[in-house]
Amino acid sequence: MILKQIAKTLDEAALNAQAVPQMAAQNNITLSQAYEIQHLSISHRLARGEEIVGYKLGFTSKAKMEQMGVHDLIWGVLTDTMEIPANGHTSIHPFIHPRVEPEIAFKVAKDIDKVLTLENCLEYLEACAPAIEMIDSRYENFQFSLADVVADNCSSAAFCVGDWQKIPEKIDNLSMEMDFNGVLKQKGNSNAILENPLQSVVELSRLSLQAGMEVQKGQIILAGAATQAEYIEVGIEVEVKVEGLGLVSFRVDK
Ligand code: OOG
Ligand code: MG
Repeated sequence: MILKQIAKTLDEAALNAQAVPQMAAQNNITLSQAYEIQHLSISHRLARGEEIVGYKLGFTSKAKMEQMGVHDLIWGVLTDTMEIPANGHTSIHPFIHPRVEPEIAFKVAKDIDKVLTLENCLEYLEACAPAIEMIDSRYENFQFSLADVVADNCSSAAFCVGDWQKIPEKIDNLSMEMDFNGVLKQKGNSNAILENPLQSVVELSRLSLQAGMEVQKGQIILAGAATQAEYIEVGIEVEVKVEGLGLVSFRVDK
């Protein structure tokens, strides 16, 4: 019952762009219950007609773990309404205190029906792209425990993916940059993402199968941020460049 209530509170917080207090500690929510809450809150989105288009990994880099004070890999769900078209724009209004971070996206080539390894995961992927993830914690002051952030679908809010590219032979040492209106805000390297962004795909295969879900052909995987996240405001054009993969951008409107 309490799990359902928390899921509803978090879903409404996202719908109304209104922050809520953390709830996990007070209700002794375990990590597996937090994933149940996440699942329940996604079912509200599905009931409104949204569709699952992929998954995101979080806290796959030290920079992010340190910024947020959380030290465990997490995963969340991406739906179709979260997508911002490449080189498009989004209003800031649906969000509470949005932040952006530079990422790499993968496109799944066939259903992931087993736990993958770094060696065989390429068979399951058809392309990669530079990506921007927008995170927007539904908790006050963007602060949370591990269970709270998992329950809140890992702060997932929006994402923007550039042109799909052939996966380069080496994807584990590409420089990554995020600019705001042409000014460098964050610089990192794809090796910050679990030493190899493909490792995020391996981890997702394990976590999703454990949870009894199958990542499907055509879905998107966001491997996790390479750097800390930055707050955005109206008027900012966010651009992420990944060495060899090109760039992707969007503008933040009123
Ligand atoms: C949680 C989401 C973390 C990443 O790429 O590490 C994440 C948060 O920082 O609010 O998306
Ligand atoms: Mg992220």
